[in-house]
Amino acid sequence: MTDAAPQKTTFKPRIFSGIQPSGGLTLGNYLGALKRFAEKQNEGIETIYCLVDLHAITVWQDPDRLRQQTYEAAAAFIASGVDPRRSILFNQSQVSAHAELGWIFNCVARLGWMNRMTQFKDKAGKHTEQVSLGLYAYPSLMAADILAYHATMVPVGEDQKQHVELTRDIAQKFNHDYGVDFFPVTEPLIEGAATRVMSLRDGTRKMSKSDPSDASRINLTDDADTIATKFRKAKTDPEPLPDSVEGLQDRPDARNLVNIYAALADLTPAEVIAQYGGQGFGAFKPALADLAVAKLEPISAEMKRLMADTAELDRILGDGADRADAIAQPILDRAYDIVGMIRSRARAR
Ligand code: AQP
Repeated sequence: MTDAAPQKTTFKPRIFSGIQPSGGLTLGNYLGALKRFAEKQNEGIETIYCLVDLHAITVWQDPDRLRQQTYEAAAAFIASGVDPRRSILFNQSQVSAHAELGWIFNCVARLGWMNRMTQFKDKAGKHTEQVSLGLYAYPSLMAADILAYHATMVPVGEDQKQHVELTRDIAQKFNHDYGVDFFPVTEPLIEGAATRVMSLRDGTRKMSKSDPSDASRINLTDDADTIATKFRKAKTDPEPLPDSVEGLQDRPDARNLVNIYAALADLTPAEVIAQYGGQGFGAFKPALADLAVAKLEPISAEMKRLMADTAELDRILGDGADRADAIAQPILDRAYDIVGMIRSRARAR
């Protein structure tokens, strides 16, 4: 979008990603994000993970439920293997640099860029006059989340690719307009067999925590019976599974279930087809349900244990916010300085 000069600064590799505590987390959030967040801790790169509560309020949230959902999301991160000693884990609103840098980026991002964001169009639907201004500005706050840490990599599901591309455009335009090489041009990391887990009721729509149909998703807090029932009732077609992955091309519901199996079992879709090709859903769905229960039950049990001690979750989020703030505040101070704001207080520190 901009004709920025190539980057000369070498930025320290750093991973940032976030999840909205806008409801109970789903299998889509787990496979597309949480599971990979935990794996990324083993790659020798600093990892920063955020519960993006400021993003959550872009649509209405009952305050008590939002608090509860934020604790629950924190528990889901830890139960999925994010270790708050190895990663920084915190909620966004405790680090003011996100909102402050978000404002600067509102003044960098162009309306034309925002108008192209498909997630806004999906979420606003026909009611573009009625939704919040925050929902529209969501991607520039997301750019601030990432760039307040000079993060170089963002593991996300496929649905967030466009927002990470916008983050790159904002970084490049800021650097170009102010003649600096201050913000990195961040890479999205979209990896694995489940970069886009689809609804169990409609294989052409994303599995989403805010879908009105609970049967469309597996929640991380669902018990074994509920998981089995939801997979048993998942929409499929009458054909058996094909003998090759290519045979799944025009079968979105079947492809979704194969991809979910592959991601849960750490296999490729081809390896799943090698095992189940030619078999009907009567055999495949129970096998998938058993696998999902085996993987998710320990997570939901650990979430329950963690949720019983919200004081400990508060301690973890507070400590994470202090560590996040120590990285973000100097970057924000420098950004203000570049833009031309007087920083007398920062200089006195
Ligand atoms: N269905 C999915 N498949 C793969 N990855 C997914 N993610 C979300 N849904 C899927 C990934 O989870 C991370 C956090 O997403 P989010 O909760 O912040 O926002 P979202 O993408 O808008 O997710 P939802 O569930 O659809 O939330 P609501 O319903 O509240 O809008 C991201 O990395 C995302 O890619």
